[in-house]
Amino acid sequence: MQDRDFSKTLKAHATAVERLLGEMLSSAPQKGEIARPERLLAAMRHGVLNGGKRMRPALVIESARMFGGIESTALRIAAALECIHCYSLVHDDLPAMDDDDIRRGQPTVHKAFDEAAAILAGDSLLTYAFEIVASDETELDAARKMQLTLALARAAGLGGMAGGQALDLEAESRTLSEGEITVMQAMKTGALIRFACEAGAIIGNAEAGERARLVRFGEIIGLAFQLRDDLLDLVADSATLGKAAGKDAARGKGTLPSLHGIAWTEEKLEALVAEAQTLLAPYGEKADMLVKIAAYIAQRNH
Ligand code: GRG
Repeated sequence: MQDRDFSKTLKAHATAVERLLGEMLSSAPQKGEIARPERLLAAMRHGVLNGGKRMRPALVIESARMFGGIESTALRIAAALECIHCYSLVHDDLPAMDDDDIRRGQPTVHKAFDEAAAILAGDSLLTYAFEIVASDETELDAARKMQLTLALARAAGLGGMAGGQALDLEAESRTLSEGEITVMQAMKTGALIRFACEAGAIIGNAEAGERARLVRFGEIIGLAFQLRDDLLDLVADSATLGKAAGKDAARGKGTLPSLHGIAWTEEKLEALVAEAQTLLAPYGEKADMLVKIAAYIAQRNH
């Protein structure tokens, strides 16, 4: 597959998921809803339809495609996952958490609206994700909808992303060990990425062994995603040495790249991509896009 085809395919997935999210978050109340408060809806749209790489949706769509899952269903689950990802960013930006004014090059939701609107927009996006999974419009049998619901709840909650965020906040008052950093990151960043890959296997009705393989693939690229993120921060911080350092560095938070250095991280990233590739080798050409996404995640510059 040519790089141009890869970029075109990623772009097509991003466009498709954005179009669907735009429709879902339109002003007309949907089945079972009493009304859609205009300002809250605008805050939700601001948090979701404001750019973003849409990596998680691409992983859902491509992993479902590999198992022959229904494309429109994969797209809806991709949209649900993106709602949860965006909710986490909206809440992460709040003054009580990371206190950021800019996200994806635009004012954060609490800056463009207010804190209450940002909290409610996050709450509504999280809830809406589960509504999408359960909806009649999502073409999937009840047993698999239940499996998706369970896996998504676990990925987003106490033992997943929200729990990882809590551990990360703890790191402001004490230094985490390397093991604790690894666990925190597997939860905070890794859990949703792992779900993205597992979701495709569920949608495509893959057998247990194949589903476990996709879970492992998701874990590997989740770790790669975080390592790359921390490496980009580390390099940016070194470039601004003597000026304002990055937020994490300022708070004294450890990351694996800051503990082990740039060369170690680059080697680790290469090893993770190779492992991801080996895992999906049995699927041959059908896994091309997923393997390319793994490499892209490990090499991205933003
Ligand atoms: C508030 C429950 C709760 C959780 C917040 C995801 C998160 C947990 C915090 C975001 C902080 C952060 C920068 C984490 C590092 C990795 C990460 C999730 C980056 C953002 O994801 P991208 O790069 O973002 O996919 P885009 O904008 O492309 O969607």
